[in-house]
Amino acid sequence: DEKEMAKKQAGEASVRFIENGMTVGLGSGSTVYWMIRKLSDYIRDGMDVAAIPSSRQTEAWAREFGVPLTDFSKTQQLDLTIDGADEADREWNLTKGGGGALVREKIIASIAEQFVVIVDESKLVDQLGSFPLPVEILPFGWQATVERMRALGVEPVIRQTDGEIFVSDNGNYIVDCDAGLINHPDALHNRLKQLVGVVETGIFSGMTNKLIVGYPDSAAAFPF
Ligand code: DER
Repeated sequence: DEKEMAKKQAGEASVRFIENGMTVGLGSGSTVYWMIRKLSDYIRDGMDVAAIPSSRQTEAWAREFGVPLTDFSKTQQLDLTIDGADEADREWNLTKGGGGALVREKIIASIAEQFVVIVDESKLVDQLGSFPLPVEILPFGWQATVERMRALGVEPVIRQTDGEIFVSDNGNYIVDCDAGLINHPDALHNRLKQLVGVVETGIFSGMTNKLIVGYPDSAAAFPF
């Protein structure tokens, strides 16, 4: 379908920013899937890269498609991280975490020289907040943490899969928060992050260096 074609276009276009010898961070999600598949073509043609995955799912794709893996014992900085997003506003602030990997995604984005975000055009919004904001919280006392978040004016809903509470790769829970339209993403992130029990928020504010927007039969990279 057109959305998947657009994700494929964005994912494949992002590989042009990966150069021989780079250490790259691999994000998570279905747009990243297409990037990994395209990257594996370059590797088969001799490109030398090493990657740190941001989730067990991404690690499985990397192994499936032959992308060499490395880890933080070998490197603590990355040339480039490529990842998707659930929303991107006009300043390229992002809502992430739809796939539940936001903590590791933010870690690999934060240690990268360049953070490249790949989205289909449906992710572009004037202001963040249409997509419920994912926030990773500790399981211990999570009900009290939810109350503390409510006091800030957001409405958290514990994420469940098949009626069971979802558990992240880090062994934590995720709440999806209705925060209304988020006019100042950085301010909301800071307020939430200070609460005891909150591990990390899905607000990626001021981190994006390049945005690649996919359309069904093309992709555009900004800044040019
Ligand atoms: O969970 C995440 O942050 C993912 O990157 C997500 O936001 C993008 O998922 P998609 O590429 O499957 O739309």
